[in-house]
Amino acid sequence: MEEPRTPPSLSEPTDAHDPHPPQPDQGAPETVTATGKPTGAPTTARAQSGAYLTTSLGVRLRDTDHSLKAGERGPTLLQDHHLREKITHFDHERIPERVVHARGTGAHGVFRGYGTASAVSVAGFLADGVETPVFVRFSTVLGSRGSADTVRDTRGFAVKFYTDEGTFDLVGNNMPVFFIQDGIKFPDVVHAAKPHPDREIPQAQSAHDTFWDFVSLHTEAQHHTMWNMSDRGIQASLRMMEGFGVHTFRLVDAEGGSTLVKFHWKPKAGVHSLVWEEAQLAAGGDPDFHRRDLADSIEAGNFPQWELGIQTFPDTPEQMFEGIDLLDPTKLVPEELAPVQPVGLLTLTANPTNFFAETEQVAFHVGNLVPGIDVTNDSLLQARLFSYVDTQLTRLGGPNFNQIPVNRPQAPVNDMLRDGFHQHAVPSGVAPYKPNSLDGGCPFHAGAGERPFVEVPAVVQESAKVRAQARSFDDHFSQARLFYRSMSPVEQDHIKSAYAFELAKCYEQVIRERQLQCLANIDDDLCASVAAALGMPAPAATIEVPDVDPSPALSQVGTPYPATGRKVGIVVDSSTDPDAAAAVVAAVTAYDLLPFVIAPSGGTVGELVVARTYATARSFEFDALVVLGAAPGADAVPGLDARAGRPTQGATPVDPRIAVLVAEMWRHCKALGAFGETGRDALTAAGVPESGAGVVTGADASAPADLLGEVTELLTLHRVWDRFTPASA
Ligand code: HDE
Repeated sequence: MEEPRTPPSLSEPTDAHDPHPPQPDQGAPETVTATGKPTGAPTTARAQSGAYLTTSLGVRLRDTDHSLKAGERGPTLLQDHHLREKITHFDHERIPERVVHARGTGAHGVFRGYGTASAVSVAGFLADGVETPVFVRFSTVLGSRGSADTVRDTRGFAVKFYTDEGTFDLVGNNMPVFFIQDGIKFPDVVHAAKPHPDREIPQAQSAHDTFWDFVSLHTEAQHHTMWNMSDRGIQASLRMMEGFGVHTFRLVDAEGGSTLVKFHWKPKAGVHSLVWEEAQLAAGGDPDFHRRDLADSIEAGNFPQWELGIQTFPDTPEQMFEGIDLLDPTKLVPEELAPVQPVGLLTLTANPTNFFAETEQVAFHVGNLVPGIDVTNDSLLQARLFSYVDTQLTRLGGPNFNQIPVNRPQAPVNDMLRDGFHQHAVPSGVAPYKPNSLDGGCPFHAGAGERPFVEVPAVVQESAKVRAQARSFDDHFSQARLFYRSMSPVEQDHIKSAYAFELAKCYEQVIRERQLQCLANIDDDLCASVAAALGMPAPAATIEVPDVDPSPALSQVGTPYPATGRKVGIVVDSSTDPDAAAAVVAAVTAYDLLPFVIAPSGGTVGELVVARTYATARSFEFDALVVLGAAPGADAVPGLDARAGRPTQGATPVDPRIAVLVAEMWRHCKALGAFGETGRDALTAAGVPESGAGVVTGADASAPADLLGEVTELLTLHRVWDRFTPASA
């Protein structure tokens, strides 16, 4: 028997102690000075210190609960410096959110080079075995800072490598192509995709008129739009997401020779998505779904990993590869034509200690390059080279944002940049100019032996100044077709439904008609299906688009990945044998899966802690579900109330919330397991056939290893896609 606990006191604690240290899963930027020198101080050195409340200047305060007044019932005195400081600082706590990618989440980690890129790049961090600290920020694009994680959108995948040759930022997305070919169109696409300016709706959605108005007129956006309408727009987890540098970059070797490359991040956990209904449920049920998943898995020591890979192309004057213009960011190069070669491994190892200080203040910039990596003339990339510093000036309040702890380089800085708001460095010397004699000519230019950054001396063809682009950029449809035709039937079905959903949400018929016209140029069947869903005639193609060889590497379906870390809900009821429940939890853990006990009410089942109650569990949280018992909880009163609905009637009634849970798992093609009569009753109550694909039944929960083995096998393929016959098959 547990000792009865003393109820917690309602009075404030009085024992003074220092602030709690960060949790074991939390990390923080290295403590280097504003000019990149290691300080040797622990990373907690920047936390608040001392046990007593002070002003921002360290003066101890005896009361922060009452303002200074002329008498107990009198007016507040202007003299109250503590009140003024507290309120003034509070008034200025917010900074502008990012114009795009406002909603994000970050983590610390480490990158280890394989050395496989050393033949093509002198970048030190790519050398064999070199470990470089990194900070990664994932984001959605359209929504505000507080918007939901699982909306249909492109995801940002930005990585800051703190190399000892300076900071390299790889600021990419989870899709390899972009909406526009020239950066000058970025304000247009963003204005079109953001909420309507009059009512500021819809939040974090592309399913509205202005977005489809733009992309159907600006047809170079069609390829990226197709990616957004595919399962890539609703990724299951940030840990299960590919990343792409999008543009073609240059790598530079020891002889100064250059190679064109495209960067890829390949997740070790596989590339997986939600289904649309699940994404919508999660957006309401847990708007922090991706953020929580990333932080939880790092906390659990299940560190997410990605391999960095490169596709390489000869740096010829044409900058074309197999007929694909490498400067056109609306085009990808199929992996079948240029395989992705792994060059290093990224492992995320720590959550931030403070969201604002790290994830919010991190400032990426595509122009943060190190020796061995350079840019190309991709005009989307060229505009980005201007934009990222510019935007930080407003967002982070001045030109010294690289001195914020998370942005500090971990390499010596001697930049001759001076002054400005929030200057943290205390430069010595008197001559921040070159040439000088007063500081002995310092800082010196780095000679060839000192590994300076050297721009590739790429030849610029003699030409007139023009506002124009190459003819090869005019093909807007062939790669949208390539992507669609590379999808499996089930993925094609999802794409059809996504277009139908989004266009049905538009009000203007003419916009729907125009987008259907674009689809007709991409694929007849896709167009016909979306048109039928909208109740509109399917137009005929107006442009002859060359046929394409599909690229199977673009499909997410069919490749098995380790099931490690996948979440299994285990449903028990008040009559479940706790030993059987414990055996199931042990088997789940033995397969490297994460168990979540779902019980009618909180507390414990034997020794097991209840993770979710019938009232709090929802299907999107679990990759698989195993039912041991599902009799109605005590709060499932008959009478259709909002908590409980009506328990199913019959010999063994099933709690209606569990019936919904099972039905959703079935609809979303997730693995289901059921033990004994009681487990099977839950399947029946949800209308799930016992012999259905991906449904495993077992007689005895005390011996669950075989059933869990089958569930694990199913999880390696993510979903049981063959449960339903796709219409596109
Ligand atoms: Fe960005 N982008 N972008 N972008 N972008 C920003 O920079 C911009 C583009 C990407 O987690 C902003 O610091 C222009 C492509 C990511 O902090 C801003 C153009 C790709 C992030 C900006 C592009 C990206 C941003 C907003 C067209 C994929 C989040 C706040 C020329 C390769 C970084 C900020 C983070 C953020 C401008 C196009 C990825 C306004 C002008 C293409 C992942 O500067």
